[in-house]
Amino acid sequence: MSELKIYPVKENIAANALIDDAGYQKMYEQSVVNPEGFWREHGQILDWIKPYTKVKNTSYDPGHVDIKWFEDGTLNVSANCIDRHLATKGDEVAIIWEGDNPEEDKSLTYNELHKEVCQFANALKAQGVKKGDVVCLYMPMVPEAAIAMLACTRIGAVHSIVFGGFSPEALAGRIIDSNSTIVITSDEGLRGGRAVPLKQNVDQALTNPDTKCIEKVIVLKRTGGDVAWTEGRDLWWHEITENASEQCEPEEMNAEDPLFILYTSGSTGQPKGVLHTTGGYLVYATMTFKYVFDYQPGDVYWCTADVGWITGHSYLVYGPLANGATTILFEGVPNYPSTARMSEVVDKHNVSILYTAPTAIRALMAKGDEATAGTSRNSLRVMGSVGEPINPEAWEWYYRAIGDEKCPIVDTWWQTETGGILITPLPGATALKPGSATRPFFGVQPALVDNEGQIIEGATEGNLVMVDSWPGQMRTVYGDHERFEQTYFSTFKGMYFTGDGARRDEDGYYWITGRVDDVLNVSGHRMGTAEIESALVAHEKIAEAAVVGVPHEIKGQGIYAYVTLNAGEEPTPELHAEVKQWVRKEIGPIATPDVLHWAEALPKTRSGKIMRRILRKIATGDTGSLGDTSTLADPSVVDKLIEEKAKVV
Ligand code: 6R9
Repeated sequence: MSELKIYPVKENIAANALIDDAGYQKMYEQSVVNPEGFWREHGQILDWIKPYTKVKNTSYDPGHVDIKWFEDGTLNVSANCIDRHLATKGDEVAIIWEGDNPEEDKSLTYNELHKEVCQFANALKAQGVKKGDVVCLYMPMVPEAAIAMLACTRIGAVHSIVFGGFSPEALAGRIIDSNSTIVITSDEGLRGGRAVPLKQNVDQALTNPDTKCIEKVIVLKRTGGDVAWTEGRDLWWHEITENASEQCEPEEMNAEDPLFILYTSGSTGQPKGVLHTTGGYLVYATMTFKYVFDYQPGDVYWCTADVGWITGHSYLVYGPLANGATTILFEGVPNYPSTARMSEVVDKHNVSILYTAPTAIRALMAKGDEATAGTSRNSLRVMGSVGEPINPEAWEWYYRAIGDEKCPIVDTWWQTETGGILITPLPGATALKPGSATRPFFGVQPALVDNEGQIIEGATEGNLVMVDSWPGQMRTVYGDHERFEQTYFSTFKGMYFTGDGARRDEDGYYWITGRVDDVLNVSGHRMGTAEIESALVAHEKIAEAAVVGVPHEIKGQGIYAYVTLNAGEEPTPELHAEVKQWVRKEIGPIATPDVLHWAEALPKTRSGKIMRRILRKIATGDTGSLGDTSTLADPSVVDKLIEEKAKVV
């Protein structure tokens, strides 16, 4: 293991930051001693139409999990992200769009954003979209993605964004589960020089007879590529907005009205619709954005996440815009057309805050100096990381090569479910240890518990839970509150279970060790092993499948799939390619197995449970310590698997 380094807060940074260590200690203390008073005060970070009188009303009690914040207040999200800035910052840039092609970019001021959002909101209304309706977005990374999100919030519609890399089948599943009435998409997307057939995927998704809930498909012209057209259903974005009014009164929403649904993977079953509501979510996204990135007027902020993930919701759109910041929306990928693209974009737009993911950092690190060639990155002040544990080597490289040892790195731990960042350094307050997400944000009360659910104190390792609620917490699984309770509150009664394991050191710093459940994290994308397994067994030649994660140098984790074929089927190279293609089609390219292991049989207990512990060890070649295999129905399966492993390509 590399020597443990500590990077104290630099004096010049602490002096100019919003908050220093003493400030953090004081505010944190207040936030946990008196959460009610703390959030009563800090809820004021937003403009409320009707001020709240109630602040916190939350229960983690088994059978009665109920989470409400600011429940009698009313507000509108788009008014907080746009209208309230117009008087002072109308002509300042809200969104800088950087195209996939480095020659394409544009910016939108807050005034322009206001106009576009109002027009599109009116267009949605004209199509019959009402408060509470669910609108599905399947969009590329263009300003219209943010415009569509904000337009939904303006009229009280609930958006459900599906990442543009998901397959038609995955899209259909999410449309059906959320009962969406409209899909907003574009002719094609553009990433890394390649067109993505978004409209064609929507057409295919809508051939599923259960998607009848969809009444209209709104299509943005992005590339001008050919698309099929269904008269009466399909509408061009530019046609329905061209004569729409530039004024649209924001709908008065209750703090607990639904804001959006976002699907995420868990350890069992199909992805869950995580539901976030209006007031608490926005208070939390706004406040965390401000303090975690030490946002100050004049900053140019760039988050490289796609709007299809929670990071794209909270820290590309809502958090930055609610703070009146300038946020960059990037259509492309960090290494196209040149390896130094990310650094070039930083220089081009004078980015002062950069928020990206370990998988991107590792991919660039592998290219060494090429990743920064010809750039200065002098404008950078704060850098962030999110999505998976960042290994100390990647942290050090990010710090040195990208940040020139000048910028604190905020390693932010959080989840789709948490709405915003829960464990993180603050740039002016926290001494950094590479690989540690460090300390809880205000109002966040993490704890470690053993497998029996007993809280364990001091420097130790265990399951990471939260003992009390924070405003950005998800409220329910859309349409299935029982699943919400079951998934997050039943493992350790009376606590929110994150699904992650963590270590806490003698300074009280948290080190996230990764998922302790059957959830994989591949390039920062969450996937349930169960999801990939069910896609595999849906193939006509496959009898059984088991998926485990294996360490992967760039992606963090790779997907290792054990596949048992039906009797009479032969494992050929053609079938190998076909099965990989099949998973891409069923879920999307991000779920493609890295390794297929043709297994004659899987190791099972006498009650028929697959022993994943053994499969994980065989996949990583750690066969010296397989542990007790005597409970297996047929222990000889193990030797067979080890033998087969030698033939795996
Ligand atoms: C925001 C986001 C959540 C899971 C989470 C954990 C992992 C995220 C991390 C991290 C270590 C960090 N994770 N950030 N692990 N250090 N800084 O990524 O949400 O897609 O729901 O994933 O990602 O395992 O439980 P989501």
